[in-house]
Amino acid sequence: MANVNYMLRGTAACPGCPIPRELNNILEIAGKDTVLVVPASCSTIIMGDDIHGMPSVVPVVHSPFAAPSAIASGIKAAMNQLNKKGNVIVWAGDGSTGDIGFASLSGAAERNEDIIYICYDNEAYMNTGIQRSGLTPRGAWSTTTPEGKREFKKPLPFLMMDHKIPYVATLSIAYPFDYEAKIKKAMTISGFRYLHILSPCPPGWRFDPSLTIEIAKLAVETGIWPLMEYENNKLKLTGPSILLKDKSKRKPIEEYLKLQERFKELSDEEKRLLEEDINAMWLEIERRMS
Ligand SMILES: Cc1ncc(C[n+]2csc(CCOP(=O)(O)OP(=O)(O)O)c2C)c(N)n1
Ligand code: SF4
Ligand SMILES: [Mg+2]
Repeated sequence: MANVNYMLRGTAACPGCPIPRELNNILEIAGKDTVLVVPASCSTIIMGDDIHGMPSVVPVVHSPFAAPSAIASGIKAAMNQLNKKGNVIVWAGDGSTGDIGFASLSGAAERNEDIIYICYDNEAYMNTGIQRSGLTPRGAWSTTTPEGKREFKKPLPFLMMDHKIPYVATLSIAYPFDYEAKIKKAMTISGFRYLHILSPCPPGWRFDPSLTIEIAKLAVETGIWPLMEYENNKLKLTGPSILLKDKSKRKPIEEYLKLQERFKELSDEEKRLLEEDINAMWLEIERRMS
């Protein structure tokens, strides 16, 4: 990727946090004619507070938790009215995307608003102290699931495909060529585009900050995070996930779980249920690809 720093140095992100890198790569491709809409989250702090200032070189609108898709739709309508070109990108966490902002997200997708929505999924409400979200995986520890979450991870990418929007993709910062190709593709399409990045969080997932990329890579290699692309009503796997359709080619899930203390207390039964969730997700992918 080009070596332009769209995110300036010295953000308030924790050591090992992938958010500044993920955002920088997106903004490098989107360019300076971009407005970011960021709802309440870790990114609100990273994108600027009284102490650290504003680290991004593009304008950022901080939005209420529930409203980023509605605000982005309004900004795009105003830009059209003023004949201004440029991208409007929502950058939101899993709590905002899958739970509290889902109504406005679904509405904007159904209206096929001409915006790009990117969910960085760190699988909990991290900014307020690691509370479980609808996208926390089964069995994971959080401060509100001290014995492990009992429910499955809400399948957001599939739910967005069911809105029949022009483009849906899943991404991982561990696969930069696949990552960059999907952002570039999203920029060439009009209408509502939904991108979903699995975004490992060292303090929330309880792993050493040096392991962020390793864990992002293992999520793909074990099949818990398939890289996919949905376009023109068709779903396909991308990058290493193409071969991982064959279950025997996936690494054992233990390799992913054992590096994260949030799964330390996982019982055999919870692990079995988690594996069932993963198998069901792959069956759903096959069904949608056929
Ligand atoms: C309506 C409303 N409810 C709760 C909050 C408090 N709050 C601020 S950030 C946050 C967590 C956001 O979680 P997520 O969207 O996953 O982003 P992350 O912090 O993980 O980056 C919460 C609960 C708020 N700002 N507004
Ligand atoms: S809590 Fe997690 S997501 Fe939030 S800034 Fe720290 S590493 Fe990043
Ligand atoms: Mg989160």
